[in-house]
Amino acid sequence: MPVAVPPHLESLNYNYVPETKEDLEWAELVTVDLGDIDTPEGKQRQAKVLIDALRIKGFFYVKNFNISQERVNRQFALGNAFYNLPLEEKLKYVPDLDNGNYNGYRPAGRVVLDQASGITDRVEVFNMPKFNGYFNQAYPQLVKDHIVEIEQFARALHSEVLDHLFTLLAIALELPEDYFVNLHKYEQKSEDHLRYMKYTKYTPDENKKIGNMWARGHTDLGSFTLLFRQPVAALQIKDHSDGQWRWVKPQDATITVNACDALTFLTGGYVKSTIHRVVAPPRDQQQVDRLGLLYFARPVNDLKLATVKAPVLQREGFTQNDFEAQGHDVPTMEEWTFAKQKWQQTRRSYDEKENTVILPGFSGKYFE
Ligand SMILES: O=C(O)CCC(=O)C(=O)O
Ligand SMILES: [Fe+2]
Repeated sequence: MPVAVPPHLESLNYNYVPETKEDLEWAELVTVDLGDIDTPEGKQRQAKVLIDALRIKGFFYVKNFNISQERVNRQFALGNAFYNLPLEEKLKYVPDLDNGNYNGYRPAGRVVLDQASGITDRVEVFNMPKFNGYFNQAYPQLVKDHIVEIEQFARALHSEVLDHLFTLLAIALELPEDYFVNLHKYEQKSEDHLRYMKYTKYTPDENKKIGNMWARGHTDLGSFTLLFRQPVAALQIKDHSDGQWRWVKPQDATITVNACDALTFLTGGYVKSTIHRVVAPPRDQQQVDRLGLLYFARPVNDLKLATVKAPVLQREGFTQNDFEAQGHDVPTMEEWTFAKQKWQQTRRSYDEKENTVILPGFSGKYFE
C-alpha cells in the first residue's frame, strides 16, 4: 500500500538510471526467499539455500523482505540530497578516519589510484551508526529533518532482514535459532553503519589511467553487508570456485548480501568472507554518478571472535579461526573493527598497505 508522503518531503526524489544493455558476465547467485520461512520446513529449506550460498559463492540475493520499494527509494533520495549539500557542509562531519573512526562523512580523494597522473579515488561515504542511544553522531539539518524515517529504516533492516538471516544461519549450523540474533541485538552497542555512498564518475580517459579500478578487491569486516539494488553495474565478486571476477546484476525487489570477516572468524572459516571490488561501469553507464545504499551489520562490540562450538562445525573440523590456530589473542569485535577500519582508512597507497598486520594473526589484503 502506498505510504502518504508528508508535503515537505515530496521534493525528495531519485531517478534510477536504466540498466546496462551490454552483455556482461554476470555472477549466478541464488536467492534466499524470506517469504518461505513461516513453517519449520520452509526454514530448513531456506537455511540450506543460505549456507550453500555462503559456502559456494559468498554472495546471494534476498527477496520477500517486508520493506517497500517506496521506503528504499526514499533512502536513495535522501542519499542523493545529502551528496548535493555543499562540500564545506559535509566536511563538518568528518571523523578521525586516521584512527579508525568511521561514523560520519568520508570525503573523496584519500587514496591515489594512479601514481603517474595523481588521480585519486572519488568515493564519498556517509555512515550513520545505530540509533540506540550509544552514539552521539552529529548530522546536517537535512538528515535531522528525516531522522525518524532513517531510524525506522535501519531498525527494519534488522527486524525484517538481518534477524531472519541470522536465524537461518543458526539453523544451518544446528545452533539454537536465536544464537546469532542475540549477538546482533539492535539495542546493544555495535559498530553498524547505514550508509549512503557515492562514486563520482571518471572520464573514459581517466578510467583508462586507473585501470578501471574504482575500489580494489577487499572483504568487509562485519557479519553481513546488505546492498540495495544498484542499476549502475560496477560491483564485481570474485567467485570462490574459480577465482574469476563476475558482475553483480541488479534484480528487482531484492537486496544483495555478502558474508564478511566476523562470520569467518566465528565459524572457523566455514563461512567465507567474500571478495568484491568496484570497477568502472560498462560504457552505456559511464556518464552517471553511482549512488549506493548499504547496511553493514556487525556483532556486538564486546563479543570475543572465537570459533563457535556448533555441531556442524565440530563434525566438519572447523574448530579454529586464524587467531586461534596461530595461538594469538582472540580480539573482541570492537578491537577488530577499529583495527581494520584504521588499516582501511589510513592514507597510504594500496601497495603500501598490502600484507601489513592488522592484528597479530591477520594481515590486510587487497585483491586484483
Ligand atoms: O558500492 C558497492 O557496490 C560496494 C561497496 C563496498 O564494497 C564497500 O563499501 O565495502
Ligand atoms: Fe565491501
